[in-house]
Amino acid sequence: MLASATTNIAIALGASGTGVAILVVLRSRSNRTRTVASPAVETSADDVNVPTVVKTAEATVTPTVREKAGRTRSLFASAFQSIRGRGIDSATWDELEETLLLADIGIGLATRLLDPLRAAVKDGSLRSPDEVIAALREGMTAQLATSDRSLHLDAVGSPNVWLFVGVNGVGKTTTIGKIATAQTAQGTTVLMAAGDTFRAAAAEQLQVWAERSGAAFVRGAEGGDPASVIFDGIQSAAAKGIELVLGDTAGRLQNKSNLMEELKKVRRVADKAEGVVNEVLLVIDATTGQNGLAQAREFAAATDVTGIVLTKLDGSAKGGIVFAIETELGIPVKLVGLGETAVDLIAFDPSEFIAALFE
Ligand SMILES: Nc1nc2c(ncn2[C@@H]2O[C@H](COP(=O)(O)OP(=O)(O)OP(=O)(O)O)[C@@H](O)[C@H]2O)c(=O)[nH]1
Ligand SMILES: [Mg+2]
Repeated sequence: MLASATTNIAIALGASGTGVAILVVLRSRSNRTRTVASPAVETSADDVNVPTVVKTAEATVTPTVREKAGRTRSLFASAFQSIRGRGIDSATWDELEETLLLADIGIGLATRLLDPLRAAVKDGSLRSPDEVIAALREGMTAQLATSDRSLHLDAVGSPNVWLFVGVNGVGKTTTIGKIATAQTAQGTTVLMAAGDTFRAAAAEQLQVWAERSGAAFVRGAEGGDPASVIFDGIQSAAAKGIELVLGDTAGRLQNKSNLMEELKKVRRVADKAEGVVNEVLLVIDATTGQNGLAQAREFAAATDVTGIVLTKLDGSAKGGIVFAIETELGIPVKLVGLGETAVDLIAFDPSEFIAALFE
């Protein structure tokens, strides 16, 4: 069941698209001024009037890394083309190193990948550009060989809890929406807990996704304690027999120690509720490249991160951060975001990713 969880996301998301849809969420004036009971209440979207969130056109087909990671792909393609055209010379190594660095693989790993190739060319065991490129592909594949990328949904009789953490604007809330869409389409019952109490709009954004995906929804008062919202969400899910709780949290910089303490508390309190926290997913924006490593270190220290969701690979030439995160920190990349709509989330498949870079 576990091993299939990630794979099924793409399939379910692919099946869930229903054409172009403009979704406007409306809320009543009375609702705007209503004080939401603390620590948490469940809400519904039946009071309507004032538009607060507009969702854009909905895609219908699950994309592939190959189609969407064009910027990282073309970085590699142009280096390989020029090396093939010129043959192996001293510039080959500069060119390959520059490509790996531009893709944000990081200097340490770039050196570890290229040094053996350079030596192999010197001693004659690699001769042609194609052989060098194939050897690089092998070396990069080996870096992604060992991680377990399954998403754990194995708690029975109490809710599975997946928490989402990360810096501001990386795509936490959107990822929750995408996962909920996929999971509900597979028949999993889902509850979203709006642990981002920092802004009222954050809970409303999550609520839109809850309504679209058919997930239950629990929120708290603006400025309230995020840990208690997550706790109440898990308790509510346990009471109703809901299988999966997706806990949103406010974005925070990894070097803000008070906010990281708050996140530790969210994790501690979630552990005390009647569920099993079996995923803490750190969402990283692929366009930030190597800074993602610093984020991963601090969030992992605070919350025992179980996996990475790498978002916005569709707009980034820095897809090499996948290699840096896995080799430097040993945290598996589990999901990849390729756009803004519900279908734009796929299980990370290393061989598909590498094929996209090399073919
Ligand atoms: N292109 C692209 N955009 C994405 C992806 N994932 C999220 N986004 C967009 O990134 C923006 C921020 O997404 P959110 O889900 O609000 O990010 P967040 O981490 O919840 O942000 P905070 O709650 O403010 O910390 C939105 O405009 C999303 O549509 C992705 O994979 N690709
Ligand atoms: Mg958010």
